[in-house]
Amino acid sequence: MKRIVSIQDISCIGKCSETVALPIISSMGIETAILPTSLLSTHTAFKNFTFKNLVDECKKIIKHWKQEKFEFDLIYIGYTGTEEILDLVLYFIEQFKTDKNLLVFDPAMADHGKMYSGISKNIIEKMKEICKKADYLRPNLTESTLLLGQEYKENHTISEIEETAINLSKIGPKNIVITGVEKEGKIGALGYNGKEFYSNFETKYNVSYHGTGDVFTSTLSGCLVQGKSMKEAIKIATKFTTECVRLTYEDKNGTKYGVNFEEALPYLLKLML
Ligand code: PXL
Repeated sequence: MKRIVSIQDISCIGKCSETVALPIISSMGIETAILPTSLLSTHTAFKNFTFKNLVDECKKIIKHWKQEKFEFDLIYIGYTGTEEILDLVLYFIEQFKTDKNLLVFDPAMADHGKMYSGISKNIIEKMKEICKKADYLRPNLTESTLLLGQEYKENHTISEIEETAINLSKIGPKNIVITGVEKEGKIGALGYNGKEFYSNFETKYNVSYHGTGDVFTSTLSGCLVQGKSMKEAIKIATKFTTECVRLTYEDKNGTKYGVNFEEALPYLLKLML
């Protein structure tokens, strides 16, 4: 069985980060280890959320994992939040990244032109150090412009996004997958492997939910570690994320602080066949 380690926060309520990565990746038949870098009462879109940095505990966990000689087929890095946590992630990469395993990095820090609450732009330079080591960099459009030091703009053409992907690859990651890309009224993702572009677009619902990036990257990581191509992985991740958004959108009594991925899991398993 393949093993992924997911390195991000635990937001106890909010349906993002570890609480999304763990069930999605596990349901794909992949062992999912977690390294929770911080503990929050909710994700940061809620007011008055609590935040506990777990870096010291993570250092002990890393030491123990090295003693036990654990290895990972894929290292998935999501929300970090602080420079100290990014340093921890860089240390983790030094200890566990090899030529054989994959590193997927979601530089989670912003969306729709705005930084997430509590995150400083100071973390961008450290994020670029991780980008250099990534096999897959998976930003949204806002994060792409932040990494490139450009102004965010709401509307874009596909050729502009392709140029963005080329520029991001110059930072160093081998492959780029940009999410939140729109084409002819649909929404999806665009990938670039240094040579070719792949994209897939699905129905756009006029809503925005937290955690869709985490659902997407968890699915993408699961597909890649199971040997699927970038093209197939993008297709499955966009289709599954769209289904989660649809279920959330259509359920008037459902939660709106995260997506209904739980009831979409049987659909994901069909997509994986
Ligand atoms: O989904 C990204 C994410 C992860 N973790 C925390 C967040 C967010 C987005 O706001 O606040 C704590």
